Amino acid sequence: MKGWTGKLRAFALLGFVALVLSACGKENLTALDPKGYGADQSLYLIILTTIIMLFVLAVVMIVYTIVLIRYRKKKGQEDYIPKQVEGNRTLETVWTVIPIILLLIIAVPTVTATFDLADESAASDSLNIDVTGNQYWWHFNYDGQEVQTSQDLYIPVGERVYLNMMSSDVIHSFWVPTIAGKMDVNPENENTMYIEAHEEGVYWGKCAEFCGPSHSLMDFKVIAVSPEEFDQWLNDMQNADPEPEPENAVAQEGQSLFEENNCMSCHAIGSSSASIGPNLTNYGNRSTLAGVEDLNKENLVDWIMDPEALKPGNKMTGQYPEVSENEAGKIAEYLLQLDETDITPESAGNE
Ligand SMILES: [Cu+2]
Repeated sequence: MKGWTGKLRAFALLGFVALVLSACGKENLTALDPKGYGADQSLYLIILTTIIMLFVLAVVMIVYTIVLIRYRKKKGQEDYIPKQVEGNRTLETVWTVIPIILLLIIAVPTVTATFDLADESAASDSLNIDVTGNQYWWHFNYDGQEVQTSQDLYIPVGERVYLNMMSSDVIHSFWVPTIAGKMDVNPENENTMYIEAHEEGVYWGKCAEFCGPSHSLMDFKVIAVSPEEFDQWLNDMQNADPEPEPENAVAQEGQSLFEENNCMSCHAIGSSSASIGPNLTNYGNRSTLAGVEDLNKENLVDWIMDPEALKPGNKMTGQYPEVSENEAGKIAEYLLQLDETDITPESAGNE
């Protein structure tokens, strides 16, 4: 009886953990509710392989149970060893052929999808974006468009967008589960993939390769907007002023502090070349700070004063003299009014 209580407890605990974990995650950060071409393919393969594995499990468990009951040694039974079938050709053939058929059922669509998702034949006529993974943020350079962004990747809905990906430091992995599969981002060679969203919306992305102490904070977003809004966004970004006029006196002081503290040597505004840190063009329109916190003045001041507290191991820590809370507030004021376009994550819908 005691053993049973222990087993029941363990079972209840496992059930509880499963229940709690099933509630984890964010909307638009799931492979199980696909909103893009690559994610559709992944879910189809997940369902197919799960059905086949459940079928195998069911058959094995049924045979196991029948054998357990039927060949159980009965009381007083002497001759309890069942008839031996070693070398039975029919049985050997059956249990070799059935797994081959099952593997073929999995392999054919898997290989087809693999080639399909690697098809780059339309890349030269499409939108290409160079993606750079960095500890712990993402940089996006729109090929031939003179537009660069960080952390928020805007794409037109319903179009294949081709990504050419490299890392500036260690290996990262680009993963936006709701619209596409994963792709490693290496320092030595370029990997490519395409993404295509079916619906407008904001899709959360993650780095899926352990890359340092803040790996789990290396979040970004893909923002899919209508083709018209995308053209508008691109146009607004192309016309972004590299030296934007601050809106008020505090922002003006913030801009001076931004320059005095040498922030510009790492952070570009507009399409200038600095890319040691994230490009800050249109910064005020982002919805998150450093990929993980709500973007507001309070959080931004904390970040400027002590970036290490939020993202351990980031490259901003120690790169500039200490700033007071008052100074950080002014810099924050300046950054938050960098607003180049009406196309924002909120306008894309389900943020
Ligand atoms: Cu990473």
